[in-house]
Amino acid sequence: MLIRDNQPSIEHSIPVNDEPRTRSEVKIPNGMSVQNRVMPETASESPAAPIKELKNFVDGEFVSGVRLFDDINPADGTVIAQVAEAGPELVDNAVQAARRALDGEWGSWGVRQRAALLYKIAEGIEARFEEFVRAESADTGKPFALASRLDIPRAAANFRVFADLIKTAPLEAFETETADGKRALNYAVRKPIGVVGIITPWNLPLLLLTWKVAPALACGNAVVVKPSEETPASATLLAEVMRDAGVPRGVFNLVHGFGEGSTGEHLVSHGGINALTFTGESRTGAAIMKACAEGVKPVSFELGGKNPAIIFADCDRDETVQQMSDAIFLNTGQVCLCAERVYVERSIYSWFVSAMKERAESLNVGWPGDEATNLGPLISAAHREKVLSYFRAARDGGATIVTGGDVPKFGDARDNGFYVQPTILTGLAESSCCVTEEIFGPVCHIAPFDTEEEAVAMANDTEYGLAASIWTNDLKRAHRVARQMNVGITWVNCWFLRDLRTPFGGVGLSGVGREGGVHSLNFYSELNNICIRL
Ligand code: NAD
Ligand code: 6OD
Repeated sequence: MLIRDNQPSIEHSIPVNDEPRTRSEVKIPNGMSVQNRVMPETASESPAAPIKELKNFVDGEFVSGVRLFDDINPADGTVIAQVAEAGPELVDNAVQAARRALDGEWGSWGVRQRAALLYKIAEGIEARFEEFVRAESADTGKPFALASRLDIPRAAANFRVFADLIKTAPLEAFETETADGKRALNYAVRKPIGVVGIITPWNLPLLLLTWKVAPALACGNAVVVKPSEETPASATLLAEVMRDAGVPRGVFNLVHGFGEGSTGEHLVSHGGINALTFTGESRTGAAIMKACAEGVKPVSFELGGKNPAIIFADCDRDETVQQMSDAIFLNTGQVCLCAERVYVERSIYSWFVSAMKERAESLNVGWPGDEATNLGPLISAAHREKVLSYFRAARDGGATIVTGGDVPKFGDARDNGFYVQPTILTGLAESSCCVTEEIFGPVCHIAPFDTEEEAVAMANDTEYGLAASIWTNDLKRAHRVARQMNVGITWVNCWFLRDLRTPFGGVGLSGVGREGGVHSLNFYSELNNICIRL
């Protein structure tokens, strides 16, 4: 059943043609057509905005912090804003404001009223679409085209989907036969869990933040959100949208800052939060889990991945190469779902490696605002250093660098940015750090396999378990192999094709719990079972 409120909000498919939102279109390599209303005047113009202060948003007001830190544009290394770091006192104010909101007017709002507010927030994001695209691109360096077709539309869709879902969410009910021949009626009512702490990463900043804020508000909670220190801008714009949409004071609070020893740690260790939802690195998840153990707080974690793709000889070859290009390189490989381990049936291995090499070399690495750009920079100098360290480890380990493996030279301001070349490696042992550890860059290792069993064993030989993709035209094999993947999500002949009602999460180091659809509603609610003897 599709639940729709005349908005195409439930499914959000990345690798298909979207209806262009304006007449002007940009072609990007996988054939997707996207809107081009946010392009800068010149192709080489950096999307940097004038320096301004990005403030915290607490109890309905924008407020400064204990100090300022720089927000850097990864495309050219320039400082684009100063960010106000929230100290422990401000985090405490935010949690107290959230608590007051729950005890006040917001606590009495019904589902219809909350859903109406969520639709208004979605409209508010769309009304400022271009500003959001620019903010997201300036913070991350991602191409405007990508932010226009993925990040910002998905942020609006997140609010619509959870508004739709909360309006139609069923309650559980059981009629119980008692030992004395009588009956009882059990039914569960949904109540907000309380003040929810939300901590998010930098790779898909607004998409991932709203993926958690929307269901939390749909369920009637109040939130304190800490976006990544690398990407504070779109969250700050969202606070304006919240204010303008009429979100009551204290329901949405935003605190900026770093993780350990800073705002993130203050938030997770605050006794006033009732639940914590986090997206980021597995190591960080472990630290947050320890902090949350203290108050036995429920946690939901979406963590890292080292995702396999298995390509069988009977796949649709052109389609597979086209989609694998996204699966490896989208967002400069900085998507937790990206395929970093690619296993290819030996009979088509050489062909596939050459086809992917050609594909990688056809990608344009460049200014985010340039229509021709497919890949922007990595998020930061530190992250680039991490990715380059894996390129060095690959060389030291005897890998063949099929393409890439270096920093591109531009001869302009981009040389101050954090770019790397799209890179394909082959010839490494499965025990190599490049094959076992999450790199989070535009790079994959491709290895051959001879049998289905061998492919499944290699794919599952990891501590992670987020996503897998299988490429074959043999339906029985697709079902058989998909069931054997130790992951939260398996895609067959597609990648990152999302239906927001489905369970999303990972196993092992890739996460705890599931969000999406009713799974989100269950995490962000307390179910209170009422048993009435009849
Ligand atoms: P990160 O773990 O370094 O940071 C994520 C957030 O946690 C940031 O806001 C950061 O400030 C905060 N943080 C860091 N240490 C903290 C601490 N001790 N206490 C409280 N907060 C703390 O992750 P990142 O580098 O921003 O993002 C990249 C990682 O995120 C990759 O591993 C990627 O796979 C993962 N990721 C997973 C998913 C998913 O859905 N599974 C989605 C996106 C990204
Ligand atoms: O699509 C989503 O809902 C989601 N959480 C995607 C995560 C992508 C990781 O980078």
